[in-house]
Amino acid sequence: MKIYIDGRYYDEKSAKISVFDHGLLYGDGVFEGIRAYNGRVFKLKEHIDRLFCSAKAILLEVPMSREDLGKAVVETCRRNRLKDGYVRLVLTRGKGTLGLNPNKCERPSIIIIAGKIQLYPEEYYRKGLEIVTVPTTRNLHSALNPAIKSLNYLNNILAKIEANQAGCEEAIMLNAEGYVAECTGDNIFLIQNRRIFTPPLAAGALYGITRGTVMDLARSAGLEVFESNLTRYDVFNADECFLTGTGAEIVPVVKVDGRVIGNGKPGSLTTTLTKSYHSLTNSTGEPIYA
Ligand code: PXG
Repeated sequence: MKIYIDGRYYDEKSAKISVFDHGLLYGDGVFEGIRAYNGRVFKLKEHIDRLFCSAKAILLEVPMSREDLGKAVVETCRRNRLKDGYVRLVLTRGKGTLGLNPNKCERPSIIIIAGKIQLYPEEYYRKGLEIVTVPTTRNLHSALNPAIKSLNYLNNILAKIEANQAGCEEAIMLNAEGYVAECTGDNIFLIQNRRIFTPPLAAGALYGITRGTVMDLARSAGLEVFESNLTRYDVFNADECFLTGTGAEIVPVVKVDGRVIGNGKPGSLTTTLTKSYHSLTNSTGEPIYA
């Protein structure tokens, strides 16, 4: 594997960053998880834009133009002969001192890893997922805004641990007000009477790129999409529920906190949206091999 660090490519063994990097010491940095399908990088522009937005929010200057960063992502895929896979793009504050002052960091570092994706078992898509609501609430947007895709994922990791302890793969995280925010690494959608609902960003959701894509697909299919505050009651009484994320794509949810959702099987609109999503991932994106 060839890993990109600050303009150079390294073998996996020699791809190293400093133990003084504030990405490690303080989680001071931002990242993106991107997928490649069929020799193309899916939604590359959207991921680069979101990285720049995350960086801006933490006053971290990206040491490259959007265009050059996009090219570096594609080039890293090419050097790894990637056709289908997963790209992790990381921007850290860089090497600093043992104090948290970011101004003491020399320069930001960019890391690009293009590798294999760890997929959910096929069974989850066929039968649907059972999830639970966990006690850890989503970070307050007045403290650490969940819209920032930062290297500080402890909030999500704690929720993931709680889900795993309850025997589940994913967790619904509520915000401090008790509204549904999102899952640990996925956005959440409900369908009620053919109308589609997803929490607004202000409820503590990441501006998910899959979320946006699914909203577009649903609207093009003539379905109404609403971004509204949702409670667990709304989830329990939905006709269909599914999660979206770059890794998971669209996963049906069939049980939440012991309540069966709909008829307990992946819903028909969920299945329709999944098909449109797959045809989009397989036919669009930034070509890796010109
Ligand atoms: N919410 C959170 C908190 C996320 O981290 C999503 C929603 C979905 O966003 P996209 O843009 O992917 O549709 C994410 C992204 C992992 C992993 O290893 C998960 C994500 C990103 C990177 C790695 O589980 N989810």
